[in-house]
Amino acid sequence: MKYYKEKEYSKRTPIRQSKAFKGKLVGSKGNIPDDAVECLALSVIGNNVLASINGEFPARYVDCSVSGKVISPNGDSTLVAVGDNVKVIIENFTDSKLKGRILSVEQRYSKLSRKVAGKGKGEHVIASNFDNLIILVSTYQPTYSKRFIDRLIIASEIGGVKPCIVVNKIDLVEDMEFFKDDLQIYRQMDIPLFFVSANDNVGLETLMEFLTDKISLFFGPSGVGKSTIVNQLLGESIQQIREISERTNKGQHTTSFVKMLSLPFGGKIIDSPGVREFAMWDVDKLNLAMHYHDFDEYYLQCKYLPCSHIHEPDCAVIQALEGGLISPERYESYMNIYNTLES
Ligand SMILES: Nc1nc2c(ncn2[C@@H]2O[C@H](COP(=O)(O)OP(=O)(O)OP(=O)(O)O)[C@@H](O)[C@H]2O)c(=O)[nH]1
Ligand SMILES: [Mg+2]
Ligand SMILES: [Zn+2]
Repeated sequence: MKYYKEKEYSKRTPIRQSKAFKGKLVGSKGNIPDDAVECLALSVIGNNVLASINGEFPARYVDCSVSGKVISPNGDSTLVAVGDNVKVIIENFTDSKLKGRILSVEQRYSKLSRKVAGKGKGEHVIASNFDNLIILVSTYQPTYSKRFIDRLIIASEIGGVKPCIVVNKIDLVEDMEFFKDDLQIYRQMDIPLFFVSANDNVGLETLMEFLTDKISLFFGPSGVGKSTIVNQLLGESIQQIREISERTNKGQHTTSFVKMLSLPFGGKIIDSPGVREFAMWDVDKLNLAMHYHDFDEYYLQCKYLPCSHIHEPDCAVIQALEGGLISPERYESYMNIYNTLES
């Protein structure tokens, strides 16, 4: 189905391009012309957004610029993130290639956000409007850190997405018992846990079932195998977006930007660049405990409120820990993260 007539667009005068991306050019109100097209942002590289037109099959892609004024209800947050629903005015097109400009961004229903690097408290949205956060780690090369996993579980709660842990490279391990025991705590928290080997094609079918008809973001440290798994799941399907967006990235294996791809068995998958650390957005020393639901029953009974649950006398959380009602591992996780927070 076409959303516009060719003639209307050839008459349109080109709109002046501006290099600015953020700040004063963002408004919360404004008129959107009727001929704007609803699209989904598939990759964002600087001011360039590759989007697909909603409701079209086979998909048609639009190379969009972000310039001029953009209407967004998302405040100071990332202006356009992968997964955003955007309204685009098509400015120039041939059958195979559309070019457009983003006029507005819709409110996000879910997201994964991190704190922007540096001292500010700003929000960097890695991707939006997805269902599952796949926290991808590996047994070795690199080994995983549970504190990293814990941070992402908290971030998934803040962003309104479902966390799931995938441990890759099990082919490098002879005895899986250690890993199963070590990660048992997450099973107790009802977080789906998968052990896979992308190299040996083990466990991917079960993972596939889990991902079917959902939108899932693969996120984790560099080198854990995110792209390898994403590619295996995509199978023989045409990876047009990869071709378009990786033109400038030949010969490099490491992923350099976030991109959304369609799964051949239904659903979508978002590949993302590896991260070294993850600074949580919207979490501080005062509200961290609220994300530890095993503390829920206790933390309002502490004698001193607010209570850090670390050194105060008559702390109900510490009493619950001593009474065996809170797992020492969860408490240690809390303390570790608490000590890394600045305020
Ligand atoms: N042994 C083993 N190696 C794997 C497996 N999966 C991926 N690898 C290897 O791990 C390396 C990194 O894989 P990538 O898929 O590029 O990792 P990534 O997580 O996408 O990395 P970034 O894009 O840098 O974040 C490659 O050399 C892969 O061949 C696996 O199941 N077992
Ligand atoms: Mg990658
Ligand atoms: Zn306390």
